[in-house]
Amino acid sequence: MDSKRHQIKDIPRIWARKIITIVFAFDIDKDGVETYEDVMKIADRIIKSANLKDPASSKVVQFIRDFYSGMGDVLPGYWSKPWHEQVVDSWTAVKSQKNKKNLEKFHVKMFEAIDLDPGLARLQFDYMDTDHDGKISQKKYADAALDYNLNYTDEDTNNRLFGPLIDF
Ligand SMILES: [Ca+2]
Repeated sequence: MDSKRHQIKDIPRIWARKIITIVFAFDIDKDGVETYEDVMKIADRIIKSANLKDPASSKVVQFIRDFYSGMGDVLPGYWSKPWHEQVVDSWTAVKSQKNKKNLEKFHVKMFEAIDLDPGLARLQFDYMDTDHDGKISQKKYADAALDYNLNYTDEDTNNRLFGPLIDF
């Protein structure tokens, strides 16, 4: 990706819709910025909903902190920018191996914690179950997650990892 300043209108629409959907899903307090406080609230919710105690609860907190600092390493200042700049920043890292590794680590862990709408989970399951064996391996999940985050050319994608795509 070149270093020129991008705008949302320069980004493939399907990819922008996917990333905007993520940013809004993670902006827990709905102030238009996905921050450390938001991601730590997600950690709290995971811990409470699973009724986790130490050491499991500490592992969740560490997992979220690792993701937070990993994103900060890939995109310095990311967590203090408004949502539209976070989307544009994410676009600048779409082909970065460091970004890919951070996202892969996140999604592999998130596999255990994500709270998809059960009514939509079957569609995403079928999308991810590429060999139709009725099972989702960690690798299939990670492949679908990486496709979600990094594929910006498939306009007709059925990948709905975080639910229906926000339209704008
Ligand atoms: Ca927020």
